[in-house]
Amino acid sequence: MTNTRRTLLAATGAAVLTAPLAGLAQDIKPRLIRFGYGLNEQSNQGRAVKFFAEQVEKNSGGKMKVRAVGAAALGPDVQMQQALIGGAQEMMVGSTATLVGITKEMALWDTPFLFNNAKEADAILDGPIGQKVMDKLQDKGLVGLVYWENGFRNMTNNKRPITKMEDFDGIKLRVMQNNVYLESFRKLGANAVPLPFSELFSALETRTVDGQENPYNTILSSKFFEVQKYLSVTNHVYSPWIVLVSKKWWDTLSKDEQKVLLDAARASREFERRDTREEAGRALAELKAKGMQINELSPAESARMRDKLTQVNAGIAVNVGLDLWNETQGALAKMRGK
Ligand code: TK8
Repeated sequence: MTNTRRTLLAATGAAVLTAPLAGLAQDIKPRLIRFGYGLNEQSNQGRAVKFFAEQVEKNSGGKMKVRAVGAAALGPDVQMQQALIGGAQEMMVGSTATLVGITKEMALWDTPFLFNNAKEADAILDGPIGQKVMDKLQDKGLVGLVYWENGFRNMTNNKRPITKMEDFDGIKLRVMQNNVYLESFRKLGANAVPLPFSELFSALETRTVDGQENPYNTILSSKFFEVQKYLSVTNHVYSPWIVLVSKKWWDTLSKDEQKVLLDAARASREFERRDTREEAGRALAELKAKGMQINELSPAESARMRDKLTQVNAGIAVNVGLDLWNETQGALAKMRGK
């Protein structure tokens, strides 16, 4: 008998003797969900995890509890994915880009300039195509619940403003642990090196790398403005986050418990996207105020970069499967009224 149990028995006295023991044990020991994420508590990711945790506790009447652990304290994305697969950790949120080694179809979301705006991203990710890609995880020991917005990615570095493709020459650029990113930035002329996000700040600070690419929100919340001078607006890819559950653990839950998680995840998706977009809308002005030098690319240089980057598309199409690729392009064309 545990100490809490003994104290409780003593405190409640005779009344407890009439309570069914199984029910009592459940009341005392809620399902504990270790939920890991990579960014700080004070980030769009941290705020949304907190929102999710509150929903889960509320909707389960306190029978399910989320212990949120940020700043990669449970390990970077790739390590947490393995902990989920093995059943040592229940949940996480992270980039789909780091999942490609597990489920190759996730590379669809790495396609440069796939989405023109957030509306297109929401429609595809929340629709049948997004679900199909997410369902591929199940065979690999993971259950995907929803996609959150990480956002359109932009370049920062310490060498020079990126105004044209040639400016990438000789820039040592951190990319996510993902071949599409590696290949894309090598094509542009950068010296691309894969690194987990948790090592990025210090790599920038010590000048192990010159630059990185992430949405405005992350450049702000991870304080990259302290160690990066130039921000170049490239919007080269829309990158989602995905909320994941250990399949091993998921299978031990009742249907009701699974529903609590799914409902909370769907509510968190709405919360997270609204919050992220609101923050992104003012982040650029804040980064400027923090001293970053911000530049945009001319339409002609943007187009050149786009042409170069979309050379990786053929390879992505083969990797994710031509059916999935064509279905996605078809759905986008339809949405764009073509
Ligand atoms: C956080 C990462 C991050 C991603 C990256 O764990 O690695 O650059 O954008 O959000 O998933």
